[in-house]
Amino acid sequence: MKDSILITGACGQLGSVLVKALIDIHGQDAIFATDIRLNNALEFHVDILNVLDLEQMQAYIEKNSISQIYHLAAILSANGEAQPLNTWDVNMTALLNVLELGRINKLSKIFYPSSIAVYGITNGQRTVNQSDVLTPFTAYGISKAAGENWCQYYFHKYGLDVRSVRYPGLIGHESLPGGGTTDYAVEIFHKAINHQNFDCFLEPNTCLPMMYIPDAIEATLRLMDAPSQHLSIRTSYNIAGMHFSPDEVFYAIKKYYPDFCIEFKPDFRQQIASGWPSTINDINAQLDWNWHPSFGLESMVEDMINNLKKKTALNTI
Ligand code: AKB
Repeated sequence: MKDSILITGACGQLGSVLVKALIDIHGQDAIFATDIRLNNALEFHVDILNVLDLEQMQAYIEKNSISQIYHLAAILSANGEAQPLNTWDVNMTALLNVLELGRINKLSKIFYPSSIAVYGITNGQRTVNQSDVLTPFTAYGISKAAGENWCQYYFHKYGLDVRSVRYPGLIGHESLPGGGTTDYAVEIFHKAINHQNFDCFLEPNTCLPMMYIPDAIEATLRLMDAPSQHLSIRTSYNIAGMHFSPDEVFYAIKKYYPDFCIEFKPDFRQQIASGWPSTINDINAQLDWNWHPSFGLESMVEDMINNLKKKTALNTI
């Protein structure tokens, strides 16, 4: 039977690109993009759906014969610190709703994005391995670490095929991030393209794991396509793309914009970033589903600038 795929958080940074990739693969009719609010700039149809409302979700799943869910809706690390208990509440209620609906409706697959934010403080600014101890220290990271374990619980207890990756900071030209600690790495490009100076909220040498969105989409689709018996990790897979500091991405961009200037004005997000790893060991993803990224810093910067320039010329950003 043909899959019908529900995406929550479809208007977000990743969702708005992933929906298009899923439409390309499965066709428009198979994709049900949903979010809590609409974004009129998107090229696809979005239904309003509140992931915190179990009954509304159940009705939507029944009406559209949903067979898979990509559950992207969440409050991210920086925004999450303004109201930590609300962040826990929203992120956990939404995930547990999705898992319960997956169990009750016998959905065939669920995708859950986790994050490098599950690591923390003791892992700060070094390479982390898949099975390192998780000591998250943001409300977002705590919710993601707990969420990963719930995914594994539903897999072992109910046989629900939940799959997950720990995304690094995501960078893309098609969408803007919202409320993350790694958001600077997208904003810096928009400033350079518009010939404006950039105020960076992290210190120059804070190195973080990052990934270009085409790689993030490829990783997501590859994991979701892998035979279930190949998957040895049912919490969440580490996946690596590239890693860089604000200084490094600044100098990479400056090659294209020699007049580009940066000023460092670290704020509360510095503390979050300092407790996160600088690089990721993703050997399990490589072995289990043949993961390898295509983009490094130089190729990502070139592609970002070319695409943003095209959009500026068309006046679409
Ligand atoms: C954030 O900065 O909160 C996210 C993430 C790394 O999960 N981009």
